[in-house]
Amino acid sequence: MNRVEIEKKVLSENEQIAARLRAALASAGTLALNFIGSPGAGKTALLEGLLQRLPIHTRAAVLTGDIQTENDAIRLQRYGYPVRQITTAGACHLDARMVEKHLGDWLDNGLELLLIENVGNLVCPTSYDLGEDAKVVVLSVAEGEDKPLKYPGIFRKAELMLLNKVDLLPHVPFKPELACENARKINPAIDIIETSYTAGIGFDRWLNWIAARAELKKALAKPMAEFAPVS
Ligand SMILES: Nc1nc2c(ncn2[C@@H]2O[C@H](COP(=O)(O)OP(=O)(O)OP(=O)(O)O)[C@@H](O)[C@H]2O)c(=O)[nH]1
Ligand SMILES: [Mg+2]
Repeated sequence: MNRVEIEKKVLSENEQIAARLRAALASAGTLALNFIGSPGAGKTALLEGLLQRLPIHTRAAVLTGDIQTENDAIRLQRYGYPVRQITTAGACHLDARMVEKHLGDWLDNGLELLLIENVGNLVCPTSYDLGEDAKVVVLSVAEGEDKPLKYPGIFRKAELMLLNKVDLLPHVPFKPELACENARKINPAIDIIETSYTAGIGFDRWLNWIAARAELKKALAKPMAEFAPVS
């Protein structure tokens, strides 16, 4: 088997596990979000900020992926929600098998929101479906406005872009409107929220986005149950 054939086989196996995961998430009523961005864009920081602001009694949990170290899990565990680290030992992305393995019994226990932080990388994680409801791309203002054009794959697939570290805008030559224009050139439907973990900006809008997404998932699941044949 040549390299291309091996890659195709791996991806098709991943698709099968992702489909199984998606079905399990749907029957558990769990909204799953897959966060993708360059190393250091602020994925963990934003998840920390989100966990601090989730409405009380939200049943949330986090899977966080890294090539090495448990550092992100240690940061995220401080907020009282279950957190598991996935160390990929070299792989530049999470795959559906890793997610399925680390979910354990979370879905049997009424999990409402599963937050998945992917390995820091704008390219590899894009090809691997994790059964999630939506991909969220995190771009920080330190990275350059052209990134949506240079790495279109993730911007095409993401439903939401978090433009992070906007507190740094006075100090960096970055035009947020140009970054947004570039992202919309690749994906006209992408939602964009400007965020800053350090300044606490954008969390209300992001929480509303998540709540709307969760409602939509429930609404889409309902008709299937309502219109099921009566025996
Ligand atoms: N000024 C500023 N710094 C931030 C913000 N968000 C994150 N940072 C800092 O950026 C650095 C990287 O943040 P992380 O949350 O570790 O980034 P990450 O995307 O999770 O990185 P990897 O997991 O390694 O891919 C840390 O020093 C954060 O404190 C922000 O909104 N503003
Ligand atoms: Mg991180």
